Amino acid sequence: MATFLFFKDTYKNIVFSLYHVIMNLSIGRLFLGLDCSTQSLSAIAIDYGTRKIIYEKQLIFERDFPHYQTKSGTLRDPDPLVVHSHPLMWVEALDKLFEMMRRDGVDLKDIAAISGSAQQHGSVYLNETFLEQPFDASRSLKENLEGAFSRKTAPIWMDSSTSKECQEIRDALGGPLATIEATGSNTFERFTGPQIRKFFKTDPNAYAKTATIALVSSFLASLLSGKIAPIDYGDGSGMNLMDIREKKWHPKALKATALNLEQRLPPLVASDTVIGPVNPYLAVKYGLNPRALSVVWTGDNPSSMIGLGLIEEGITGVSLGTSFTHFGPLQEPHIDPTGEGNLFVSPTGDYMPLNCFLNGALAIQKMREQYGLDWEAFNHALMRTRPGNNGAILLPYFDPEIIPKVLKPGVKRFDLDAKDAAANCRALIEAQMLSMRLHSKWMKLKQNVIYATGGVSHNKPILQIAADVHHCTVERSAVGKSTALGAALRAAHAALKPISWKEIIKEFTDPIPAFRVEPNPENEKVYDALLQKYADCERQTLKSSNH
Ligand code: XUL
Repeated sequence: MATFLFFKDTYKNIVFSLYHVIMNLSIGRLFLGLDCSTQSLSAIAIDYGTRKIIYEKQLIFERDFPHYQTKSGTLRDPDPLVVHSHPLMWVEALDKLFEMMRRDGVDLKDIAAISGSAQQHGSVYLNETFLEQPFDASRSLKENLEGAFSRKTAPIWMDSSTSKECQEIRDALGGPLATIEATGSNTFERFTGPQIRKFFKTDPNAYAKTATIALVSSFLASLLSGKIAPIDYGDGSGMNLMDIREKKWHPKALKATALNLEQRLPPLVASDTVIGPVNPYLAVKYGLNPRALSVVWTGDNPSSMIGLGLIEEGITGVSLGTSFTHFGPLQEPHIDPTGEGNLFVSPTGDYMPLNCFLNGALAIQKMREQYGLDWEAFNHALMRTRPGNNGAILLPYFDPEIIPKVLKPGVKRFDLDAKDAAANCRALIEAQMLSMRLHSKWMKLKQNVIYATGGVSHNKPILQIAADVHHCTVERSAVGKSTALGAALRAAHAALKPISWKEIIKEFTDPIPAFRVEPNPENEKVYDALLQKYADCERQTLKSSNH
C-alpha cells in the first residue's frame, strides 16, 4: 500500500512539474499582482520559477495625481460621514503603472497571468457605453472611458452616511440576526448594498442610467480583461447582497436594496476564476503577451490572506494600513451575533472572520501632525514611555469609527494630558491594539502567531505593543504589501490549477526573522489590567454620546 501511495505521489508530482514546464514555456514565467488601496496603486511581479519577487512599485494618489485633489486618496465632503474617491484617478494610475513597468524594463511579454485586489466595498457606477467598444490603444485608458460613468465619484469604505439605508435593508431582511445569518454581516454603512440603496433613492435618474455596478476590484479587473468582470466571493461578501453560505446573490437582499438590481450586477465566481486573455489594449500598448490570462480580482483583506500565507488555521493576520484589520482562516462559517464583525469568504474557499477599524494609519498621521512629529520622533515617543502609560486611556475616534460604531467623531482622553505628546502617542497605539483584542472574542480564531502587514507594520515599537497586548508572537514578512503579493500568487494559482495553496505560497510568504517580536510577560499583565479600564471607558463613552 505504502509503495502504491509513493508511486501515486511521485506520479502526481511529475504530472504537476510537466504541467508547470508547459505553462511556463507557453505563456511566460512571471505573475503580476496589483493592489488599488485607499491611498495608492501598487504592483508586485513574481518569478514563479525562481520564487523571487522581481519587481515592486507604488504610485501614491495624493502625491502622483494631485489634479484629482484628494486627501490621502479620498474626496472629503463638508459632511464628515461622506467619503468618496475618483474612479478616473484609479484608471489613470493603472495606465501610468504599466508605463512605468515598461520603462523600468519589466519583461511584460513574460507575464503569464495578472490579478489584483482593491479596497473593499467601494462601488463604481457605469452606463451602457462601458466596454461597448474595444479600447483604442492610441488613446489613454482614461480617454477610452470618458463618458462611461453614470456617477462621477465612487463611495468608498470610509463612507458612513448610509445609516438610514442600513436600517431599511435590515428591516426588510427580518432584523439584525437574520441579516447576519443571510449575508455574513449586519448591514454596515460602508457596505455596497446600503451605498447602492442611497444612490438609488437620492439620484433615481442616474441609477436608471446605470447598466453595471462594479466593485473597485471588479471595475479594474474589467479594464484588464476588456469585458465586464465578475465579482469574487471574497469581495462579494462585503456587500450585504450575497448569501454567505450559498455564495449566490441573495434575492431578498437585492429586492430590499434597489429596483432591478440583479441585472446591474455581474456574476459571482470563485476567486481562482480566469476571466480570459488580457485586454488587447495591454498587448498593443505595453507589449503583453495577448495570451496572458486576466484573473478575477478580490478585496484587499481576502488577498492579504494569501499574501500572508494564511491558508490554515493557527496564524492570524493584522493589517496595519489605512484601516486596521484583524482576520484569519476558519473552515466553517461562523458569524458574529453582536453584529460588530464581518464574515467573508477567503480565496482558498474557506471563511475569514474580520474586524475592521477605521481609525488606523490616518489616525496616527493626524496625531503626528498635531504634535509635529515625524515617524522617528513618534517611535522615539513610544520607546521612552512605559507600557500601560500609567493608566492613561485615549479613544481614537479622529474619524467616525466602525468598531465600535461611532458616527460622531471626537478623540476622548481619560487620565491623559493632551499636552503630553509622548503619552498621547503611546495611548493611541495602545488604544488601537486594546480595541482589536477587546472586540476579537467572537472570531474564535486560533492565534498561535500574528502576521502583521501594511505600512505601519514596519515599526517595531508598534509590533511590540501588539505582541504584548495580544499575548502573542508577532512576525512580519519581507513584503509590506501582502495585498499585491496575494494577487500575484492568486494569479499563479488560477493559471497553474490544479495546484495546492501550500505549493503556491512556498518561500514567498515566509516572515523575516529580524522582525519577529515576542511578548514580554510583565507587559502582558499590565495590558490585561488596562484592557478592563479601556472597556469601561469605551462603554461609558458610547453610552453618553448620542450617535
Ligand atoms: C474591510 C474594510 C477595509 C477596506 C480598506 O471591511 O472596509 O479594510 O478594505 O481597504
